[in-house]
Amino acid sequence: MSAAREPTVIASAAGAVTTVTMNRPASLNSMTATMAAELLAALDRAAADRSVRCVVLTGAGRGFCAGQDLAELSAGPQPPDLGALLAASYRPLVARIRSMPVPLVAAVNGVAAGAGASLALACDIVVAAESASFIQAFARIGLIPDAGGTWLLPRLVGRARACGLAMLGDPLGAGEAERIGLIWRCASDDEFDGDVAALAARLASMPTAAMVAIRESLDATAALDLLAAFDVEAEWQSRLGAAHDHREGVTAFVEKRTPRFFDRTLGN
Ligand code: T3D
Repeated sequence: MSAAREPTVIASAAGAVTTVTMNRPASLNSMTATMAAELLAALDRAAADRSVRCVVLTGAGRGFCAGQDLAELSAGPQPPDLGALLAASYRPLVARIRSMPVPLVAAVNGVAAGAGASLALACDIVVAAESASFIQAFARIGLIPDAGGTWLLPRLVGRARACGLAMLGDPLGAGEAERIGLIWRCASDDEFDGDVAALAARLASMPTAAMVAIRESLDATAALDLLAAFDVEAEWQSRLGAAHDHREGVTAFVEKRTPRFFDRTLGN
């Protein structure tokens, strides 16, 4: 009888927060086909569970995710079609991340390299431990940033820094990543877990549908001019303005009390 395989992804719940942990610590949580499938399934489950109001994505051990598992990539008799791998593995993952019905925090506990960095940067809010780093490792193996990296990097830090990071592939420490706007916040190693838990609990108490609308409207207006952005804003504000959470927020302000938000999607 064969021994049970260790799950490559572990999900745990604390109140309304689900933490999804990539779990291949011996290889710094590098991404195999199995881990990509288990990660997608875990995110799908969190998305479908209406008691979940915030998801935290993190890594087990000393790494967040070292990108594509290069051992698996080189194991076959023929070199794999990397474009096909990207479409089959990373595209559904990043699409899932960007369409979660709740805010998603990347808790970057250690190195985030290659596609691992792209996964973190696709999340809504990225918090990294001071000892963590981001490495655009692709060029070191003759590739371009992928898993959304070509789109995300210049939008986060501008073209000059995107080019420098991608072409040189040097590790960027979490403090510097915060300074240049690649991530939201660098937390001291001692405070990292507590800061992530407090942030996730805070996001879980916020008006969830508005959190998701913020993500979607920022993405939708990215390629528009200023006045065209008004149309996107108007559409969202009409929907959000008719929802419980907006009325509750205004009433709580007038009554000088803490609001109790419960919309997760609009129309409920
Ligand atoms: O579809 C497509 O388009 C293809 C996909 C491409 C997307 C990509 O992600 S390309 C980029 C792939 N990732 C990398 O090139 C990073 C490779 N890793 C490293 O450069 C280093 O490991 C790190 C800088 C991330 C960390 O260095 P360090 O010194 O802290 O740790 P280490 O000793 O190098 O790694 C620890 C173990 O993890 C080690 O195993 P061992 O020797 O203890 O048995 C190492 O081999 C393993 N590991 C780290 N990264 C990977 C990995 N194993 C497989 N694949 C990895 N990516």
